[in-house]
Amino acid sequence: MMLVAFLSAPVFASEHVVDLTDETAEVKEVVVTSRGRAYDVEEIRVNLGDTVRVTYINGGGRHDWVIDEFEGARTAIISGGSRETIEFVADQAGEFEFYCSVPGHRQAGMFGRFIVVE
Ligand SMILES: [Cu+2]
Repeated sequence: MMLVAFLSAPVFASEHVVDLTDETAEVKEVVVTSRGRAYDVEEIRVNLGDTVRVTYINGGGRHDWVIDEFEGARTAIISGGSRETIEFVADQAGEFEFYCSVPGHRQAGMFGRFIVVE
């Protein structure tokens, strides 16, 4: 019973916020790693209009990294030990969710916030 409760609760490797809103680089870069069914980044913050480059490093299992609301904000489902880099434009402001689209993983806690500041 306790084991089931533990496994089904969202578990983040850290309460890690990546705030890129003060960065002046032309492309805002962030690396997200997963361990089990959790990303090590809980929140990413960028500015409206930013080009965002995400490198997703899969620490094990089959996972992806997806935001539904932005074109191109989706990796393939990759296997453990591999990585993929994607790039997209944060062309709408607000709070969104990045998540793993493998069935059951988002519900198991494999998600985080993606915040676009106007
Ligand atoms: Cu997953």
